[in-house]
Amino acid sequence: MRRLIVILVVAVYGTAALPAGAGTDAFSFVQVVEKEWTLTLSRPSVRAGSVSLELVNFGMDNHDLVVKGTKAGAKPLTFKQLDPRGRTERTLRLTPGRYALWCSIAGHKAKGMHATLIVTK
Ligand SMILES: [Cu+2]
Repeated sequence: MRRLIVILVVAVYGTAALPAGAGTDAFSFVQVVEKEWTLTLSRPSVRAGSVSLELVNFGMDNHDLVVKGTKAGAKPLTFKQLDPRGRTERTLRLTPGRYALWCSIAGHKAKGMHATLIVTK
């Protein structure tokens, strides 16, 4: 009986310890680092809703970024080209699904500048 009470207490505190605002509209952040020839995400997935995306160019060439859902008919979001050491940040409203990210400057995607971001419910 004592063991059961301990388990119950842990279960209750475990639930209470969930962060506030853990709903579907919670704010999320992802940093995208670009350089020759990689595109690295600070986390592989974010929650749906308002997603703050910071793009940083740690390379020696200019780079841009396209974000596009993999569902049919998804519209691409394009970040303008950044100079070396440039950075920009935008808040996107993302629905659940898979998103392809890549640099659209000729040849850069083929050299490895692409990644996938998962947006969860
Ligand atoms: Cu590029």
